[in-house]
Amino acid sequence: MSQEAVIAASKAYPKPAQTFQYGTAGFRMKADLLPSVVFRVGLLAALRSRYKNGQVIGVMITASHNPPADNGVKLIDPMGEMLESSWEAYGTALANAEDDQAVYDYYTHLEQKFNIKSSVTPQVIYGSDTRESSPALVQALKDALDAVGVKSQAFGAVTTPQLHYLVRCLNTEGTDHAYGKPTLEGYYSKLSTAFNHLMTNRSNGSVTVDCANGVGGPALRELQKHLNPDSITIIVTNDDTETFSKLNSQSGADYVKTNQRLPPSVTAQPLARYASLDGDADRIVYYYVDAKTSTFHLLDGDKIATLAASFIGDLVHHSGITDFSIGVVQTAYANGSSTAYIEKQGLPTVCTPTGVKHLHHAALAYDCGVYFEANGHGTVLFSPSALQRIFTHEPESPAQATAITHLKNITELINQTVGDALSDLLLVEVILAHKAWTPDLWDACYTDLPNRLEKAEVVDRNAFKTTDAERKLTHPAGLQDQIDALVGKYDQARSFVRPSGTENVVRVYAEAATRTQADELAQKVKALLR
Ligand code: NG1
Ligand code: ZN
Repeated sequence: MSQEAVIAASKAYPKPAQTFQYGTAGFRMKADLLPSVVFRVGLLAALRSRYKNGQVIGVMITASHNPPADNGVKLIDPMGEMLESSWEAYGTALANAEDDQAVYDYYTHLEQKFNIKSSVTPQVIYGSDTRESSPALVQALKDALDAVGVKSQAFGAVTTPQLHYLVRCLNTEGTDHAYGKPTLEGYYSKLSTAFNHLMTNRSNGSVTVDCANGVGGPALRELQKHLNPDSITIIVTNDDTETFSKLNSQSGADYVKTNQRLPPSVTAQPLARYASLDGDADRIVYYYVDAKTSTFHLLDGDKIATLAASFIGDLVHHSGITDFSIGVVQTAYANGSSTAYIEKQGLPTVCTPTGVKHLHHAALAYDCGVYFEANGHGTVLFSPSALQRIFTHEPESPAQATAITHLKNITELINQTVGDALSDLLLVEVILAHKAWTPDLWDACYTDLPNRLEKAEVVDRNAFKTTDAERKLTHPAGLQDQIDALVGKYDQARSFVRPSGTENVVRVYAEAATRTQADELAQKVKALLR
């Protein structure tokens, strides 16, 4: 790698007059501001790979549920997890370096700081969602990787969780904890094989999936080819990835969760199952309309978490495996009723700050850690010792043998690197089929407290500082007392304010015993911010 090569390549991607920050979901903003950022993220990925002794690092170009004009970029660490947070600051510094020389200087500064050896060949794989801006950003990335001699591999349009899967597979290939075949075919085959086993002699009718007109559409169509058609019919809708303006528009998990209503394109049949993915297919929510009043009912991340935790808990119980800890990790946005329900089942719950990396980390404390954000991003993690026990347990009865077989397949069905809408879709379908539950029966586990999520534009969101897993404000001084005073006026109420990590806004959440109360509380708390 020569100074000239880096500086020459960097020249093609001048930094706009803008300050960048590697946030909860990497860098995310209007796509036209991103070329220099993506180029520099490419350099960071190369360093990260060399720092990790040449292990493969992933770079995903996506802005998830954001509007079509946005895009974003984030790094994936060797085991398929999010970039270690201490490195986010290096990404931020590199993205903000004023000119090409400063980029090179900071790059070499990091090399020296971490004593990164030039003898190691860095390896990076990358992919993108289906946005119009993605190919140009991929090119910026490729130019950076080439400038510093990275051995790279392009995976084209992939879902975010697919890239996480591929990174982990590549870094574990040939070891005794190999995660799977490092190809997209390997991904579809791993999920579908487990699904088809779990659905043997079972049929679950049909589910209609709204793909937000994003990359989840083609991926789901591909996945479906691998599924036993007698077990499930997946009706794929909103899968137009050619009309760029349709991405996440009037569709998708974020639309359904935020508006708490059907996508306009969906005419729902009573008690039929519907699900919506987001733009990069790492989130999923379910919903249905009831038979009596055709009212819309949302089955969000909290409902998926409780469903998964109780199903896995039952399987463990029936398998004869003892002393097996199952915990559910949530954020402050989890509905109060869901937390109460889980605790009533005798399972521990933990609340972490927003952002998958926090949930993921907390879930590692259990043999089986189920984590979901209310918005539908989540997965289930099995610890290495839990996997060892599941795969070596000697059943003492046919019932135990069946439970063990199911558990083994569940661990294969779930994408344990990160929340994965396709894997979660299959997981929910399996559980509903095993329980013979219609969506209303699933929904009946507990009744959500009515809630409202609002956002407020403020002069400086950094003035808002939180504590207690973001459930309380320490700054601006006095604001929390005012919120508490309002909350005290409503039944079963809860409200909190926190700065968004992905948008320049402050979010207001409120829940209470009735819809009117929840709405009123949210409005009154929001009014405090003016
Ligand atoms: P912010 O903008 O920090 O609230 C949002 C979501 C998170 C998470 C991230 C990453 C809500 C309330 N917040 O974070 O749950 O998914 O985006 O995409 O849904
Ligand atoms: Zn997403």
